[in-house]
Amino acid sequence: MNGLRFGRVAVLFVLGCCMMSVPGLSAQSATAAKGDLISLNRATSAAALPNGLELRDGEARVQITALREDVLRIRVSKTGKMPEDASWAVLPGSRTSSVATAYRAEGGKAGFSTKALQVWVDRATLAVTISDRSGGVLLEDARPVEFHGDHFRVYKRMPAEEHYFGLGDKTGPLDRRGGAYQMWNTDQYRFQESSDPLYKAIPFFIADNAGRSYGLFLDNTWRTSFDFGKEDSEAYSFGADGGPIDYYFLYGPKPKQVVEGYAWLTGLTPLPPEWSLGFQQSRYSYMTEARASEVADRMRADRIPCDALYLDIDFQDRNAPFTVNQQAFPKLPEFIQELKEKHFNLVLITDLHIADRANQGYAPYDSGAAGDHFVKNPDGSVFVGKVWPGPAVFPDFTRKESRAWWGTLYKEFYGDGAAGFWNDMNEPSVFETPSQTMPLDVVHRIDEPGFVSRTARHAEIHNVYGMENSRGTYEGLLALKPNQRPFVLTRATYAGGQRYASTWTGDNSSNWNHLRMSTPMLLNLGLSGFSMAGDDIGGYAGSSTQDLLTKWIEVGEFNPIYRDHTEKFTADQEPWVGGAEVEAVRRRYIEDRYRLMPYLYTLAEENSRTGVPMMRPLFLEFPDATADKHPLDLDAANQFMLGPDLLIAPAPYPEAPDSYAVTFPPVGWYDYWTGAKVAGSAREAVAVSTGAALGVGALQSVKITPQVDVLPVFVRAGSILPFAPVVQSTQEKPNGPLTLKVYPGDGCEGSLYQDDGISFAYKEKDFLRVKYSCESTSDGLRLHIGAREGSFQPWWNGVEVTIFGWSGAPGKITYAGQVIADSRFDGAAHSLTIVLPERAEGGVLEIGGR
Ligand code: MIG
Repeated sequence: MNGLRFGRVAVLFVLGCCMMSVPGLSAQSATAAKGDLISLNRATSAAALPNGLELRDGEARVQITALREDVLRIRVSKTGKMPEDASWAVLPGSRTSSVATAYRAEGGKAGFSTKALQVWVDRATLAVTISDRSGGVLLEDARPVEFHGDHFRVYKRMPAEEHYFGLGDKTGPLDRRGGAYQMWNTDQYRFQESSDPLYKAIPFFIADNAGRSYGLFLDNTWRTSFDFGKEDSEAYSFGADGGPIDYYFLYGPKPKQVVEGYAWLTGLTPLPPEWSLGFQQSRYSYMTEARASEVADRMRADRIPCDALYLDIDFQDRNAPFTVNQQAFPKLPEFIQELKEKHFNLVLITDLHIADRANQGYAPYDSGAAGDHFVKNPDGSVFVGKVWPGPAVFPDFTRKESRAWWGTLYKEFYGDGAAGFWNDMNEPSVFETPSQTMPLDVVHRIDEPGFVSRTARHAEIHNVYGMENSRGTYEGLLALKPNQRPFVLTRATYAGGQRYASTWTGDNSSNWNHLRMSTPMLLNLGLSGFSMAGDDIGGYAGSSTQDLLTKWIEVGEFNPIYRDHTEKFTADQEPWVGGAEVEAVRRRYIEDRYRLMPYLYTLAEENSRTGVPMMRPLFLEFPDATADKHPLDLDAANQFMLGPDLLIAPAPYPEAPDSYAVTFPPVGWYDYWTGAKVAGSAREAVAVSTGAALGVGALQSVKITPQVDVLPVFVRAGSILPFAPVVQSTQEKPNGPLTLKVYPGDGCEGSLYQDDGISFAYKEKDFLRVKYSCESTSDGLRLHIGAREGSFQPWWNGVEVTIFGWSGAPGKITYAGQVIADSRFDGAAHSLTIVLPERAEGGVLEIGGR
């Protein structure tokens, strides 16, 4: 690796000197022998396009076009022949959208502008600069684009104050600056903090420089790599082993706008079934129906709320997907029904590797072979690789027809009532090969609307294979039950895979460091399009200690997917393991998850509309929190937001007994558990890069001494959060009022979204949405409860309002003009509670006389 890198730099030096002085040489080098270095470093022509511009360097072509005022696409072709304009990630409507641009040529420069951006290309060097309309540079080439055979590399200047986020769930710090990463979907069992590559390839990142953000998405499915200053401290770079230079620039300036722009480009997560936000219990494997029943029954007996149970590979007959081990699970359909009656959803693993069992009555093989649905060797024979079932064959998921066939395999399980499916091993993982996957020359077929039909080597398809597997599952389930929201959990995926599946971070380990790592992993996944994500609660490899499991269940309460899972041969890891005392703590957090469900589900709905993830780094909500506008997260290790209002502050080193400081974004905060106002002490802000003191700003912090049974959580002043009574499963109707907790402060607001949780009836207006706001009055508080939108009938008929930060008994209280006689003032908690009748038209609650 290193040898290659030095070699390349040396060649660049030599060519660089000569290309400067000999016009047109770059054109010659474009036709040079494969393997020679070519660098594009002058424009031999420039021309306006209706939506951008095109430049040539001899034969080579550079196209910069505007899809929106704030979204640009840059394509570069060494030969002048643009690669096929098709994408697995980018939505066709977005890829083909365009805005008119104003072309300009001035001095030695050619460029264009949109309403938000200016693009200039220096004709003497071909360096591209993108700035905002006031000339603030956002992105600038640091060196000419380089080609080396089929490889390419693009270099951008890396300003000292710029920080990078995204690239999916790669490990390491939240900020990618200083790191280098490969995108090559890999079954990375027991990955560690520096393991790379991992299971997913999401070649998208967000750059944030002093509060101005942009996103960059490299739409290339080959093995790609990103280097944020490891090779060169003043440049970051990205490149690939093959495929096109085709990348998108998404302007903010706020990071939330970048996230929304990326969702516009690559798609939204469909609204998930509500049960998938409940607590989920899994292990590799619940070996028999009796054991799985026992776990389900114990959940109910111990009053541990739980929505889903998983069956891992051992439920199958000799590990063959879509079969059942009849000894272990003699009556799976009946068992699924029994679980349903107990309000559990069963999720079944269905790996993609079809057992290579011709003429043995194994329908998935026989029907797949009959339809010619498997990927092939270069000689035309079907590729066979060894995985869990032994020799196996692999569906050709880049064919629409093969995906449709794959989807039909779910007919029986889905018909029997299995609620969701788990697509594991889809990197794809192949045993007993040096690469752990298929050989690079295995032949896939692309037979797909929007693409030219052709074959493609595995090297090109590898990174999208898992995503197309999950797509086949998602679309298959939808075809089988058009009015039920599919639930698919995938391990491998590519950019845009959020359209089809939820995900988890793969085979983590049962230790404190992995609990700590899970937060930046999930935050970066969320910034990369995947909001519906979790990690194996309690850790996968190894056995968890009781304290570790407890703390993991606490943190997991605030993650989108909340699934306890562990490996074969490890200790039991269900919430009761370790005895009544630890179980009580874990139950408290799982119960609270269910109380919080209206807020969580409202966030899931927001994500499905906007792309803003449920779990958020602090800078997404508070981009201007620090004096020099560096992302606040850099001083607040492992703190995260759930939605706009909850701040979760686990200890950065959870195993250490040392006290730690929680850093607050500069608004007021309340303690989530007690409702008490947080009285922080002023915090000296420090610049991350230089360590320079920025003075005592509005930042506040509190010192916390870690305790096993407490997870510090805070609520933003100025928020209104909806809560429900505890249920044992989201399929139970909550019994009691809706609770609104009001935390007065600036810009006080909140909202609630509800629907039936499972069907698509919400698309026909069968949902409920309410908006809330509050303001202080001269002697009290006014709460606006908006009129209900949508036709969905709520499960509550009363609303219990609790206002925090309240002192003294209230005076007159009215709701929609009616006097409310009863209220409950709690002096110790500084809270006032009032029960209101439910009114579809909403109303104003006036509380006076404080
Ligand atoms: O080679 O299905 O990451 O969650 O329990 C191991 C068995 C295969 C890997 C998954 C893990 C799952 C396990 N699988």
